[in-house]
Amino acid sequence: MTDSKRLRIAIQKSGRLSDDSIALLKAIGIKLQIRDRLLIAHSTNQPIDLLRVRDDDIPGLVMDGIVDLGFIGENELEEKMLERQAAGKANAFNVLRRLDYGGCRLSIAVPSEFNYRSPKDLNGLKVATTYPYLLERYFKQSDIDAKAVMLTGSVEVAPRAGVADAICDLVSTGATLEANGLKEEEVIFRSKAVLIQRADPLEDDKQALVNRLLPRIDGVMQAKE
Ligand code: PRT
Ligand code: ZN
Repeated sequence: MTDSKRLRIAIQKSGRLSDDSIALLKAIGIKLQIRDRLLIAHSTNQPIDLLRVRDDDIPGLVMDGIVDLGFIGENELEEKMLERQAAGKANAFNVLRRLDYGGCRLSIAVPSEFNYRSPKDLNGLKVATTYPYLLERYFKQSDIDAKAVMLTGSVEVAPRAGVADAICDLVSTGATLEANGLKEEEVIFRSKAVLIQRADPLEDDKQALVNRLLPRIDGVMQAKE
């Protein structure tokens, strides 16, 4: 079981941020015994417990104060912050460090045959995305009258399936867009993994532990530069 005196850190259970987040924790001297199926992993040399969950759950766990820290992509963090803000839920957190992994961009892409010149060409169109709040914010800021269509997966096939005219999805190499006959036109958000802390103050012992860990994270990142 978890013990409230131990620092609770949420990390993605399995996905693109998992290995790098665990590697960083190990590099700063935290010994971990991770059993694949288990939700909780205890450190064997520090008063730290890891909560291994879907990345979608991490912003809420931190903003609700259920965990003390979380490793999360800024894309997911900002989307959930906007969603919770709209719903009137707690949405405060502190970013402790921007990390050197998980880099990607949230971009609008259109079918390759689309004669795209400017964001105005999106007026009146449907854009499929998993990030409706970030996309709607972009539409608003850019004065575009388009519709965000929420899809939790297979966003890149939406235009071919006739579900949307364009998409707004995460891109890293661009290979997925190309394989689906799409071309990237507008970058609306640039993201990396971040380490965040809950907004309400931590107990003194926990904060002291966090304060000891942060310089080690800086050291590991500097060593990689
Ligand atoms: O199961 P769970 O909900 O935890 O995982 P998930 O499937 O929601 O997330 P996951 O593991 O795919 O991604 C976690 C985080 O990694 C994202 O929120 C981003 O912060 C970061 N990240 C970095 C990426 C990518 N790069 C990325 N390329 N997340 C997703 N992609 C996908 C993208 O959606 C598209 O399908 O990769 C494809 C595009 O890649 P390229 O290289 O073909 O352009
Ligand atoms: Zn997810």
